[in-house]
Amino acid sequence: MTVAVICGGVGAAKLLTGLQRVVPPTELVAIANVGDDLELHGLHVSPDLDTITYTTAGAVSTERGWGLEGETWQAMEMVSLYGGVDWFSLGDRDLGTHLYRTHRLSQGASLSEVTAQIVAAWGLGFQLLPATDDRLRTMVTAVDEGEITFQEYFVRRQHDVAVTAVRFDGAETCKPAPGVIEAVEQAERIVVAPSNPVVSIDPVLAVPGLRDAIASRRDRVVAVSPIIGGKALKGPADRLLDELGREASVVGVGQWYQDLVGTLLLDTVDAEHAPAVADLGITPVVTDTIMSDPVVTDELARRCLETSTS
Ligand code: FO1
Repeated sequence: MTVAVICGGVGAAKLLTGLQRVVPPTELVAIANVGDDLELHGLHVSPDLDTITYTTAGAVSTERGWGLEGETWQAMEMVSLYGGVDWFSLGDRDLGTHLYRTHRLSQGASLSEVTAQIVAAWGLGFQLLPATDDRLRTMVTAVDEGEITFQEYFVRRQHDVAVTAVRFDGAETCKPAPGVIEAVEQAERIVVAPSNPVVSIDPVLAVPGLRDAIASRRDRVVAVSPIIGGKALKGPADRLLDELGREASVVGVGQWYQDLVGTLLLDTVDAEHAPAVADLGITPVVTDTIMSDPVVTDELARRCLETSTS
């Protein structure tokens, strides 16, 4: 079965570890957020692409959920010594990825071409596509600071500041990367990963043509709720929904995705909300969604494939 997965970072990467075990890799396409990308020390850093790559390759730091296991930080120590930008930590081995990506981009390669090379080098069999090869940046309006970049909000401010608006700079003019629209049009299942709807999935949907392509196949679209018992497992999804005037619950997630998603997988702790999700015209499926081990992860991946209103 051909599967397209709309991805942010850590939650999507975990679900992909299961999907790549239950779907032939050649039939799996991950379409990833690049709104978190940043230029730092002259390097192009693509956190969600790298989190997906390192996680599905079994090389991610299990403690952090990003970067590489067994990483060292000597280059960052030098940057700190010189008084450079050190609030965003790039590990010594991880730096190699950014050096390679930046060099290839400077030679004229597209982000999707470089990503394909990186993924192949890690021996991964599925396709990882940036949502766009063009510049797209998630911008967050912090209540006390005005508009800042996503990583300034997420890492420098530790997402500990109220947000009044989110904007995707470049969204009007960017184009979907090659293969992205085709992957959505051809997929038998489209899975919206349990990533932050506001700052991880929405930037992907902001790429012109992508939201419509997904919405037109709504019956085949399955989302996994990133909100469990009213809380995000990781990150600020619950607070962002609340700050933007939405309900921080599986029902709020259903409302956010109402035009896009035919089925919503919700955790067993949220079973009581299934009727409210159904009232939105979305089929609720109650299952274990906390991917604490490979057995649960693979079962969740299977549920994503089984579930369809078509
Ligand atoms: N997250 C942090 O909380 N602090 C960091 O210093 C940090 C560095 C970093 C470097 C490379 C990378 O691929 C990811 C990194 N992340 C860091 C995670 C990143 O900010 C988030 O995973 C995403 O952008 C949100 O999906």
